[in-house]
Amino acid sequence: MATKTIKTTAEIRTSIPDKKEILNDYRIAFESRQASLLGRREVLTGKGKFGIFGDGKEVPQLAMAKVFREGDWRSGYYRDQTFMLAANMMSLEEFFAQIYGDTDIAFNPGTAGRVMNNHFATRSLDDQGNWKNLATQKNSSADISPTAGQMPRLLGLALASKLFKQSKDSSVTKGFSAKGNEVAFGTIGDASTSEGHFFETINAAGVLQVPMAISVWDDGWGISVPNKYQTTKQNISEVLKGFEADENNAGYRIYRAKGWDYPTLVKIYRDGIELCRKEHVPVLFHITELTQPQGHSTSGSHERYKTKEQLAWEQEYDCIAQMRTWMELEGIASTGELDEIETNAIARVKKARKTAWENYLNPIKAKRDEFLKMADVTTCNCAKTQKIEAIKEDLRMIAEPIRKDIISSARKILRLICDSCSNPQNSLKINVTAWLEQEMLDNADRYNSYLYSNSEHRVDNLQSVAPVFDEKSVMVPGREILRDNFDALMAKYPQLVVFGEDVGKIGGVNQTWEGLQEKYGETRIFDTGIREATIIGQGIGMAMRGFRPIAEIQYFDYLLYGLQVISDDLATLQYRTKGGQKAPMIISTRGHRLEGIWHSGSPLSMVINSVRGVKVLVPRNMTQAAGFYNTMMASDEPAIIIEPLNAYRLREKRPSNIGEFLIEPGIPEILRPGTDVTLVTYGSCVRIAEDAADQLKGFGISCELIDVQSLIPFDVNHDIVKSLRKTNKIVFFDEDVPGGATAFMMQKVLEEQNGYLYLDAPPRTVTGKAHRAAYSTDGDYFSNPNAEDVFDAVYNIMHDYQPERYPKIF
Ligand SMILES: Cc1ncc(C[n+]2csc(CCOP(=O)(O)OP(=O)(O)O)c2C)c(N)n1
Ligand SMILES: [Mg+2]
Repeated sequence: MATKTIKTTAEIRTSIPDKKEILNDYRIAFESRQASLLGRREVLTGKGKFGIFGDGKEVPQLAMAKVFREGDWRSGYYRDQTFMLAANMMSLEEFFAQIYGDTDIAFNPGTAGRVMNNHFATRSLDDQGNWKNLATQKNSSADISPTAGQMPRLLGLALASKLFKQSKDSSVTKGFSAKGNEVAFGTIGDASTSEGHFFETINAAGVLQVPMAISVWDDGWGISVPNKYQTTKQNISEVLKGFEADENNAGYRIYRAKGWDYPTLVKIYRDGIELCRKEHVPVLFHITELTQPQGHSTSGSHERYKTKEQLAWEQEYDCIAQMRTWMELEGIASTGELDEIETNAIARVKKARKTAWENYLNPIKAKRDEFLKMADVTTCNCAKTQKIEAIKEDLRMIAEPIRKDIISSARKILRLICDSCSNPQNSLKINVTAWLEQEMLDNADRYNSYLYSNSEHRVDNLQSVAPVFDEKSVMVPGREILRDNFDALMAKYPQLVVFGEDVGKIGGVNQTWEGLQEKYGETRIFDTGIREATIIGQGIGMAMRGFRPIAEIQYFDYLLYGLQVISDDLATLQYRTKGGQKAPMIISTRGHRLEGIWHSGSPLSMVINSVRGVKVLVPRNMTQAAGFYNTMMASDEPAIIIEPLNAYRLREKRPSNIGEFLIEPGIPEILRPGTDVTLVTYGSCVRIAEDAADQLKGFGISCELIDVQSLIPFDVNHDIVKSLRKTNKIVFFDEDVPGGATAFMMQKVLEEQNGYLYLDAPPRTVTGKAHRAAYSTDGDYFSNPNAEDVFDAVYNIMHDYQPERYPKIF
């Protein structure tokens, strides 16, 4: 039996719950442990592919669940199953459904089988994709696997409370908040605190003073790497001491406790969360001496790297064993009472496992039986029937089939069905084909749906509304169109908040938000520190709670700092919850051609292939950019909008319907009709292409110039191939690296749109150099494609096509 080493002091004793509550907690912890033990068995016997569990971390999570209220949010990681059970945010059946990868949201509402087990999420949206009332339910933002990836979004979840508290507008708070009294709870492992995201978030929350409560579950290990290689002084709360509030400075409150010390844990969570909720002081709970009874995950065994002494210590200090000893020593419960709780818990968990397994397996078995019955070839004597029967028999013999077994058998059988296997009453070939088609659709819904919003507010439900020009329309610098458009959007959408580096006081580095902080106040438009990852995370968390953030990234090249957050969190959000959560934020940035490697603003391919799930819009001028902002604000989807840097000063005609005109993404615009060569580009390159097209005209070459306007989505109506059918020659042009976004466009047009059918000459790409742009105008000229390069590329295609008419120049 475990020995208890700390006595319950008089101070702690005052916050001990009553006996019923303690025993209920013990039941939950014990059930959770049994679930971990059985869960591992399910994986080792092949019912689940991978398993990671919360064993050894149960007791502090009971304390956290006690103070977690309706309207609160969690942003945590894979050890939190006891919390989810204790807070009634997940059932034991759902815990097992995750291990099996059940795709039915009725049984597996968090992830619909798309994500490994113990990745938790509640559903914020109804089945139409509309918000549920988030102020009256307990909320968990959807977990991701990258360590510390939960931190940037946590900041936004907490900041939302602060802004709700300050908001007087019920259209902003209704259904999302009760006066901003919600706490955002974060959890993280000790080793994951080594990540930059952790420190960036800690610092930002300290600056912002938001109701964020982080628990570090410290078991001393990150898989096989112990604390001494992870954390200075091997102690994260010691390291964070400088963040603590003192009499002169706001900061953090830090609480410490051993993870097996139930009464102290209950007390510190009560005290800490009360302070955090009331005063909006960020708090950190450093919970030490936690264990991993079964090691890190099902992928390895900790006996390989832990000493015998360490393993023995872990057994002794197992938090559940310690809690039991404490209850016995304190006379809270008798051995008999505790034994009974444990016996019942074991039975309860076994039952939940069985129910979840049947929920998962029975529909698959029924599908298998349905197929076997349909694929009846007994009336045919053709040479193939034996082979068909053999495949069917193999399928029939699988005790626990998966969908792959059925569909793969069906596809193989379809190849073997002869015409006489079918009879006039029962055309087997037709039936199996129809059945397979339906199955492929159903499985696409299970595994390939909801990368983007499916709600009525999705972008492709919106239609363009043209900018209106009248006799009063004057030419103004492009940045004024954006500024006036943002003004109109701020007035129209009270949920719209904008933040980033230099966006508040000075109105952005290009003055596109000029004067708007004075007009709308610092709670709606504000400066942030230089911290791109948490600027994005801040946007995600706020958007999850009903705000409509525009997060500013000062230059496109610096998006890289936030790209992990966009790619892993924002872009996968709808998908990984099968439409259960959304974060309709806009990432506003600017790029294309300033100076040098880190201000050239062109590495589009680095973005487009990592953010599928987010729209990527590349307007050529500020009227188009404003139209995209208007469209995205009218939708419920996230987007990156890249303003063309060199267009702020250039004059454009100011539309009279500022804030109202919409531009549908995915619709290329033919800027100049032409007959000889199709020239495809976007953003700032459009102006260079126009210059090149003028030069080519002088040589009798007619370019059809197309601005694709958005890379994701890309040419949804296949307009570019229509141009190619006419010209039979095509050049893709941008300033990304060779094989970058031009290759992406080429694949779309030649493969997806079957453009190869219409080519009379090899397709060409004109791109920047692989080294990215050198400094100065000359550096730019020799690094980036210019009008002469485009001229030469197009001219040489014409030369290859008609050498006499277009003699070689260069
Ligand atoms: C960015 C990233 N790097 C590596 C991993 C692989 N990985 C998963 S869990 C883990 C250890 C985390 O340890 P800790 O934060 O202490 O949590 P614990 O599992 O001990 O509770 C690692 C390295 C990952 N998921 N993400
Ligand atoms: Mg750890």
